[in-house]
Amino acid sequence: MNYPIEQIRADFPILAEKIRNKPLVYLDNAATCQKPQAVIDSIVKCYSHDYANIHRGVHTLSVRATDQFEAARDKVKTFINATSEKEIIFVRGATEAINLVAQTYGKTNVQAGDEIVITAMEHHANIVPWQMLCEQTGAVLKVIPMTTKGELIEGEFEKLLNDKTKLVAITQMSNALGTINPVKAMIATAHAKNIPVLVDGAQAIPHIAVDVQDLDCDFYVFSGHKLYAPAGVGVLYGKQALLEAMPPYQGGGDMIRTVTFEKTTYAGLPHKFEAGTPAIADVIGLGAAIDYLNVIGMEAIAAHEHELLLYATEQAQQIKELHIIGEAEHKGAILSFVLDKIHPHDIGTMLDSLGIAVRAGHHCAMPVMDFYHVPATARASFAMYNTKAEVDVLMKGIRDLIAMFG
Ligand code: 7TS
Repeated sequence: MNYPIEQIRADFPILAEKIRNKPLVYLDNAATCQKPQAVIDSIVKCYSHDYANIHRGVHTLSVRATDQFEAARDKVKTFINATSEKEIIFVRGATEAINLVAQTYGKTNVQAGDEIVITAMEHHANIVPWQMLCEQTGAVLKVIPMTTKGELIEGEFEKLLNDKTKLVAITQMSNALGTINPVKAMIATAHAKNIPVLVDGAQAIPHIAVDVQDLDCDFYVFSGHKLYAPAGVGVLYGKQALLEAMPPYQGGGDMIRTVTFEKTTYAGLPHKFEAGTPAIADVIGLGAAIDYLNVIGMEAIAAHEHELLLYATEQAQQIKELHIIGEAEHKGAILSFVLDKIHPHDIGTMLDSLGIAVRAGHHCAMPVMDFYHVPATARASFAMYNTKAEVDVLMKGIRDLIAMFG
């Protein structure tokens, strides 16, 4: 079957926007991606017909909202192939999921002198929570180095693992470089030494079919807003036995079984980690996004985006003033680059005047910028609805920019 690109584009109303009188070319998908009508409709329907607080009421609206909220959990479970819905914890996003693991699993299992291993290409969300844990416990952060192509150096990972290593936390796909890391093999290496692994799937989840049982990861985190769902909701997947053994993260309503002033007992999974009223409509919206993606299929989306990346890379390589940052063999649909003599922020501003949205900055990966000795990069990141024609518009924009500044 041909990839239904025209139909897909028609499903995303914002793609019809004009920006500065030009058709929008939205290439900032790694930051957040746009929402299909089905997701927008699910939120409107929730607030128009099915909204009340969940897990608490016997009245009809509360039951409807609860059923749809829990149905979304089931959809997430199937989407990432978790064993049980008890392993799916709704949080605000990847950032909160990592902080949760650091402050619960980390606080209980990490002591002074222990080590936590991350990679050189992590987003700040998978660096800072571990640094905070290290400050609190006296543990030490170890970093797997990478090559100038943006690939982890083979063999260096295993060398970092020892009796003191309590957790490995690695990104499946780098937001600054596009690199896709061999997480399955890395997990096997860590498990051979009985070390659990957290995978930051924030970038990978919209591009790759994820199977947490096949990966055998202990924790997997992602944000809804990068998966065509609303912002403010994300997922922590954890193996049930690990989650059972972890203390709660926040205290409050919904996460308790009984409360007296003397003692509180906690609810079972997954509610133990879901204190307070969650983002009800947004979780339901995440379920709608998953339904939408399932119709098109993650394999078809991955193939389409791979083709776009190859095309964009080929075009970019023909521009001699352009230098691609991140040239791993195995890459997701991200093209990070710098131009001779033009600051990335100027690239971003000038492209915006042509209706093209790219990100310019450090992408919350300052150590990656330091590694390449650049203050920032411009980053075009592609999604299921982007086209080769949009890549052409981007490349023409870049050539015009070089001509103007040159
Ligand atoms: N991990 C990775 C690999 C990311 O790319 C991001 C966000 C996060 C974690 C944090 O996700 P959040 O939803 O909790 O904020 N990345 C980006 C980006 O590249 N540009 O804006 C946000």
